[in-house]
Amino acid sequence: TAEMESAVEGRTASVLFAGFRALGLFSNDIPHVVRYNALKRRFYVTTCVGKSFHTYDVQKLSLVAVSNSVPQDICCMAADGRLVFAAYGNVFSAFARNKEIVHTFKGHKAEIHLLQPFGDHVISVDTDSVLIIWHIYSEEEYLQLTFDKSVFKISTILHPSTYLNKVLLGSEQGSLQLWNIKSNKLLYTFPGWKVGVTALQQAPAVDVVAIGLVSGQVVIHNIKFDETLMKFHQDWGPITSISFRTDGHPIMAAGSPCGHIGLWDLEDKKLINQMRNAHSTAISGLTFLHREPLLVTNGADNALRIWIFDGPTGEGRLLRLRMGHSASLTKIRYYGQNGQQILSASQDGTLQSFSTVHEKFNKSLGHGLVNKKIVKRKGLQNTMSVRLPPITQFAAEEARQSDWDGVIACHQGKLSCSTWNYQRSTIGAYFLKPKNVKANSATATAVDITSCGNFAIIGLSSGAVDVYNMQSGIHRGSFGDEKAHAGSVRGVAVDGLNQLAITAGSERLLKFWNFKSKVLVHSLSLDSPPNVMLLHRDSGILGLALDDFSITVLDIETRKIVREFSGHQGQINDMTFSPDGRWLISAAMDCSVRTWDLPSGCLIDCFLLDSAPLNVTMSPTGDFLATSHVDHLGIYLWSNISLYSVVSLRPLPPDYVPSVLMLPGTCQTQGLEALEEQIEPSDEMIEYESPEQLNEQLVTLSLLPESRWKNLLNLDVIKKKNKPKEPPKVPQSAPFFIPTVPGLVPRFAVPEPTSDPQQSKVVNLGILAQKSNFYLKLEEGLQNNQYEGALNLLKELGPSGIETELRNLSPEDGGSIEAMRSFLSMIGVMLDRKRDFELAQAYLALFLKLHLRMLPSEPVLLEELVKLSSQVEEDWTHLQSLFNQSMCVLNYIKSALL
Ligand SMILES: *[C@@H]1O[C@H](CO)[C@@H](O)[C@H](O)[C@H]1NC(C)=O
Ligand SMILES: *[C@@H]1O[C@H](CO)[C@@H](O)[C@H](O)[C@H]1NC(C)=O
Ligand SMILES: CC(=O)N[C@H]1CO[C@H](CO)[C@@H](O)[C@@H]1O
Repeated sequence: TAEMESAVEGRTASVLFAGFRALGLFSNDIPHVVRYNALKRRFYVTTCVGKSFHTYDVQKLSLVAVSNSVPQDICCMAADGRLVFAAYGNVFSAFARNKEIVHTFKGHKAEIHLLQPFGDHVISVDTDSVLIIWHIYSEEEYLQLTFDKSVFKISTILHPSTYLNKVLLGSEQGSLQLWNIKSNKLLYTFPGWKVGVTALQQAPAVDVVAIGLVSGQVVIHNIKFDETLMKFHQDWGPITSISFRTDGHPIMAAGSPCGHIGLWDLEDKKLINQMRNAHSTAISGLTFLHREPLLVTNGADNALRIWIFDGPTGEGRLLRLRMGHSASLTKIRYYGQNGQQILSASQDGTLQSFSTVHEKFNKSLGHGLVNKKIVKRKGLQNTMSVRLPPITQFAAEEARQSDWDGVIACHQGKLSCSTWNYQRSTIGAYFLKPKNVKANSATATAVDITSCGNFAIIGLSSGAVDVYNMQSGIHRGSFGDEKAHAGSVRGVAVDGLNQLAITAGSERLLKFWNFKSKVLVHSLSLDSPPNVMLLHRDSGILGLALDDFSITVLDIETRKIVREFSGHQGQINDMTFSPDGRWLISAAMDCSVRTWDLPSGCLIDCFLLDSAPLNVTMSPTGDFLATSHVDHLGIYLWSNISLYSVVSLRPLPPDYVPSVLMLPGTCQTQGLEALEEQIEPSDEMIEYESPEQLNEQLVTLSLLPESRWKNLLNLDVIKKKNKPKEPPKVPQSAPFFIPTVPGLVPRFAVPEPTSDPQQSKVVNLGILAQKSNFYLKLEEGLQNNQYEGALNLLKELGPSGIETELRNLSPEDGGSIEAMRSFLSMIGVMLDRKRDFELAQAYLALFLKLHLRMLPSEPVLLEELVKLSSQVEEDWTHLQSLFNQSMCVLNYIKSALL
């Protein structure tokens, strides 16, 4: 029993699912931070996504790092050259390499809302206006200043450039104070403009700062003389952030709470441009990159954008963006059969597709427009008013996606359903609605597409259920005399063969129809109104979540209830089947995700989340479960643990207390480059050295490049083609005074020792004899049967060198029969060892080609050749049988897959 207990205790979380990563999160309302990496000469921008932050390379806007999570949501960030600081609650931490926490600073009592790095120190300010200066490396307080919140509530902080040890503080009351934080002295108080200060920014000129106010004013002020230089006014409410261009244009940008950006010319002192709706929410942060015409902006609309200022009008043009959904998700579903895309609809009105593999496969199908033709004709500027309301339900089918639209969607409060085209990433051709129904009398509530992609079936709140052709958009009949249901339709489904249509109505009736003849086949009454209906087409199993929080499972063949599950304590939001139809996974308002095993009828897994799951969808390949949650803009992926480890599934006891799991963070996908500092050699890694030859039964190839052996036979052709047109040049790589030896491997010429008295002046005939090193080695080989040396020499030669060596072996060219015999036995040894297989073949082939005419006349060589031939034959037979075997296996697997 002790074992069992520990097993039960050990079961802290889900046995089936492990948090994997979040998709579609890019930014929230915390201003971003831009850093410059001098080493890589690149800008990096860091955005916050809740409990962790992302770092992107500005050049490609590719994700380079995701930080570890902190226990609470991050409430402000700052960075210096090395560290990123992020505050959460009354604590803040310093992160190294954009990832790991290296220092944590504790001491504030209220939530921290400002951070300012300051050399070896960092300044933090909390909402009670307590300012603490910390020494970074010792994590100790250096100085603490407390301000009276009712008189001077700190709202912004700035370190004016060249002002040693000084910071400028702005207050909600409107005044500003300049402090020397080393001597702990208030140097000056600026009276301000009687309205709260919301932003402070150093201007490119010394002593000048820009002060953003609640009133929408930006004041350019000289703090040395307390003198206002200019004043600008934006009508869009408080200034959220300010930035100056530093690439030679005197331009200032100021952000607003409604998402517009104002661009001001400081020379002409006037507004030169407006970037309206740069974000759909407030501009949280905006930064001009130093000496670049690039502006980085982020906002709570989950978007990070880079604008380039290259046009004549001085307006920013969107260069790159990363964005996900800007409002809560309304529906997510896996799209297609490969389990790599998730379609998601959101309150922001867009339909997007997220790739679980890589961000670059993401796409947005965009906003739907009410009537594109009208918009075009009238040339309406403000497209907001004609955008369709958010999608509430959709169904998608891949089968005919390249021929016509494959997605059908219901919109909030609308009767007509729109079609969408996944391939073209846009809204499709039709708005489907019944002719005789008035626009405001009913709304579409449930949709499905047949597995062949030909028909859409739409249920209305009035109880009517209609069928349309997806290709032509033509109405193809409806179920029931007048209506299919007395109440509103809560779910529609068509089986895999287009024989049965199943509809569920709020009047607690489930109806089975003949899909073609539209005749009612069967009707079944339920205990409680259905809420979600889901059909597993392959197995014909229908899951129904009812309003009494129970789940009913039916077999559509026999139309009988086969399972009933209860256990959820809140409304069931969504369900999904595992691809084999064995499990049903349900998500409910009670924050739990439960997995029911259909064959045994048991609950086998249950876990809680701190935010209620809205939609769940299982990948068609069974590898991931995707969930969406209340108040979260991301899609969260959970990996199927049974894919990579053994799970023992046991029915859970009725009194089982599930534990709470954290939502997974966004984790780095593969293939993303890391920041320079991130690469750390790990001394634990022992490099594996592959042996020269793995298996003596197989043949091993040499590691030489192909060029050294492949074209040996065609050398004469190549030579003819490559006839030099210019005299050879001295290679330029080595300094001219170091003599090099010509050859493939660069080598310095070693000066011959001239001190040797015997060799000095007298010509040594032994050296003059035209015997190459290779030749000498071959002669040696005849005696000791060692050919390593000869082979190594040959390996270092280029093709023409090899040819020369082999040509010179024959007696006519100064060689000897003995040397040729030696060469043949060298090839024999190579074949024997089964190493350098391709070299042996190539050398032999060249040898035969060169000496073919004289070989038959030499019995010694002939004998050697006969031996060699049988050896080559043998090797080749062995190799061929291996090839054949591999081909067989490959063909078998291919045919089994198809
Ligand atoms: C999916 O989530 C939405 C809210 O985000 C919810 O209204 C809906 O009931 C959920 N389930 C289904 C099957 O759409
Ligand atoms: C998890 O993977 C296993 C093994 O491939 C599969 O049988 C099972 O159906 C998967 N789970 C779900 C929920 O799809
Ligand atoms: C929906 C979404 O985030 N789409 C983005 C996916 O990534 C591409 C480029 O990598 C962007 O262009 C999309 O905006």
